[in-house]
Amino acid sequence: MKITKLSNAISLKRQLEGGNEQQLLTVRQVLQDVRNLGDAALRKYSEMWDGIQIEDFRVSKQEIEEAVLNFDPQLKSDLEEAAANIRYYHEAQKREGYKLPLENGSWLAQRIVPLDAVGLYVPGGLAAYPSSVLMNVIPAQVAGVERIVITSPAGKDGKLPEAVLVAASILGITEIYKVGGAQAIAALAYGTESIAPVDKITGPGNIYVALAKREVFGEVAIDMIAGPSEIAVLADDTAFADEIAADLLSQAEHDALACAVLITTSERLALAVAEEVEKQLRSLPKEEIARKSIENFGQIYIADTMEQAIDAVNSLAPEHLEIVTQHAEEDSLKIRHAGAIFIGRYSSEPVGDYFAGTNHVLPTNSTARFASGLNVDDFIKRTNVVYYTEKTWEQNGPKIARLARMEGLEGHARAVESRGWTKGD
Ligand code: HSO
Ligand code: ZN
Repeated sequence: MKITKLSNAISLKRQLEGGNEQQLLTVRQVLQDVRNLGDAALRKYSEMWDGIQIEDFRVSKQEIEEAVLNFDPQLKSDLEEAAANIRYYHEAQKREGYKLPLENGSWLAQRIVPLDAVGLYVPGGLAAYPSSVLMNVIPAQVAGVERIVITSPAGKDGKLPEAVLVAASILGITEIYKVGGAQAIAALAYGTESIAPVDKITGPGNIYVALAKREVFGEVAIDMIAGPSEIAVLADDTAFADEIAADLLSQAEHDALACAVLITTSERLALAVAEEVEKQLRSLPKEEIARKSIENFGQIYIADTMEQAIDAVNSLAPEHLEIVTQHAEEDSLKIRHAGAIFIGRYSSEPVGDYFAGTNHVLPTNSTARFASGLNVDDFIKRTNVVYYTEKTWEQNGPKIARLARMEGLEGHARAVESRGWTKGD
């Protein structure tokens, strides 16, 4: 891993693939076809791109039950415990709304209303993470979303991964469709004969899925467009090099474009981590991907002081930040920009990926400067409510009419005045 002395501001921003013109045209064609032809277009594209013929897109009850029966009971129980932890953490995010009494019996309120229907896209193949099913579905359930749908491309055997079906089943989700790619996003956005449309689409996907989500945005809501995983570790001389190296590799193994960075005040640790990363890479099953990631974006920075190191972390705004320092909790209070923070040596990042209960869908590519991880608020709307009594209207109507006329909007002024007093004046 490259070791650099920290001097200037540093950045995690990578030039990520935004899709080329050809890919965008393809996606637009797919969206239009699904909009016009419905299920027939879904069948056509499933055959064309996934090489599978699908009669019925809906996963049957029997398929879900079979997956659960075949599944390792220990793993199922681990998933269940993770789900309970995620629910516990997200329950605390629930909002009540509020009602503010005004004078004369009037009031203002904000009502919280869950979305009616959301769709979770689960990528196919190796990236079909059951843990991500839990992370997307549970906040929606806690928010009170009534209809939660999952779509995912079927494998060559015409089936969805067992683990995905089991995760869905643990959460009581039964509306699952075997559709992937841009066509799945189109189906969720516009609806087809067999898939009713949703109001919001969440979940990661390949470049076609990402482009399709961007295209349908406005018609439906979407979550963030998440990029490859990132980890930054802030450590001092109290940290153990083998542990830090393992944590850096945990995210590097996700993607050749993933990013792993260590910022430390200890030169000893910097050298030891570089050595450890190389050593551990050699025995990692995903060595090839992780090595590329480390070569592309891996960095170790040596800072003169903890303050300088913390400033650097804030300018990175990483998706995940581990703090392994003598005063880790205290140091964490100085962090303003990070998707999620992991404090102390026992809070290794995968603890959050799977189990602690915090969400693992987090802002990447420095967007933690302004964005938050997926949470219950992503699945609700806030509705403003006004109730004015005659008395309040009487006291304030003239002010409102004056403000309206100031903007040249006579119709607004008249609407307020039409209630009676000074009519025509
Ligand atoms: N670290 C990934 C999430 C994940 N890790 C899923 C394992 N499975 C994105 O932040
Ligand atoms: Zn991960």
